[in-house]
Amino acid sequence: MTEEAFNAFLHFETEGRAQEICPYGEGHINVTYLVTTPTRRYILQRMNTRVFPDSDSLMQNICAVTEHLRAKGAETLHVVPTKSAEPYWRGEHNWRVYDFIEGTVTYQTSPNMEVFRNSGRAFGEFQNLLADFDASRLTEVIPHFHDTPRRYADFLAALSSDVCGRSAACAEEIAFLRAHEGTYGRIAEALARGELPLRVTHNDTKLNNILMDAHSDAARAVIDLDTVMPGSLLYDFGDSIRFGASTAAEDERDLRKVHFSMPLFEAYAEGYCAAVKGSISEPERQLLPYSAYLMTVECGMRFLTDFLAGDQYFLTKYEDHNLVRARTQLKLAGEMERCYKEMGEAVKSRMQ
Ligand code: ADP
Ligand code: GN1
Ligand code: MG
Repeated sequence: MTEEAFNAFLHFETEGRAQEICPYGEGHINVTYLVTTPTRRYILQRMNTRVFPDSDSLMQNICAVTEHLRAKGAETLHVVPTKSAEPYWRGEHNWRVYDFIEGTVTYQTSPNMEVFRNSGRAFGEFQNLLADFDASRLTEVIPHFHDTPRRYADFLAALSSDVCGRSAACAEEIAFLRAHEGTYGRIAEALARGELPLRVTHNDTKLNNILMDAHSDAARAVIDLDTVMPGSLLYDFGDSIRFGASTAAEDERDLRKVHFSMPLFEAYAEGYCAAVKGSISEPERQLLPYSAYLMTVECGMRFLTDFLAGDQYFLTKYEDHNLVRARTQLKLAGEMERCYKEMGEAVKSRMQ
């Protein structure tokens, strides 16, 4: 694998040759490496063409969005072209290179309120920066990405096939998803009725998709732009809360450590609301607490679907990794459901 990575890297217009290539980060989709040359560092990624089959459109989206952000003075990903001026290299796999953004860190859990508050402000500002981006320039690289009722149908299909015979191992989680099936449609239905605006959204706003300054903890750059597509801002708010307002990692096995944290929710809401209070609509504001629940239960459903399907989608490190992940999400979703009122009040007071 590393040999393939060394070979792929040779095809890019980089400063110097790779001295060292190491696996890097905690992403679940692409295989990411940190490359060191004599003078600088790069991120090299083996692109996941199973998840994103259309690499041309994917990279066109990313180039268009990063140009838009850069023109507005925001720090963003820089796509390093290949030696033939293409945005990615097509070999046995497809590969791309970004400048490594130095002096930054990513977190797998919120280390303190400040980091999460800053990420909330940054994702809110990201939303504002894309408010005038022409959505018709974007290809919907994964259609229906956050269509939760459809995700539920996919889950039911995987359950009925049960190709790995794993359903007995997750009876409690299956029961949770079935018991909640009446709760999955509110955002999809409100979008369909035109009650919520379609915006250009990130769609994958977990805390490790934002680079924080290693010294000041200020947000530096929103990364992982693969899923920038038309969507609802509720997807972005909810997904951030799902990941960052938990007291434990997404794959914590000991569920006693996993709780939804109201203080972390408030910290994120403070940053986020400060950025979007001039642009968010009333129906969107009202659904913010529900979006946290919905994105969390949806993610749990997706992990469980993949567990049932034999780990075809998310990268996993051990046998029941997807089940462990699903369990944390469903535990969090259950706790969030009981906090709507408190969450609603926290959001409302910060929108004034
Ligand atoms: P995936 O789609 O698999 O989640 P990401 O694009 O999010 O892949 O990259 C995985 C991780 O690599 C990120 O969470 C971050 O820690 C790191 N990373 C990605 N791009 C950069 C970059 N340009 N500079 C510094 N770190 C990066
Ligand atoms: C994936 O790519 P990454 O690891 O940042 C996934 C998200 C999930 C997330 C769960 C394209 O995000 O939708 O919410 O894992 N990305 C894609 O951690 O499916
Ligand atoms: Mg990522």
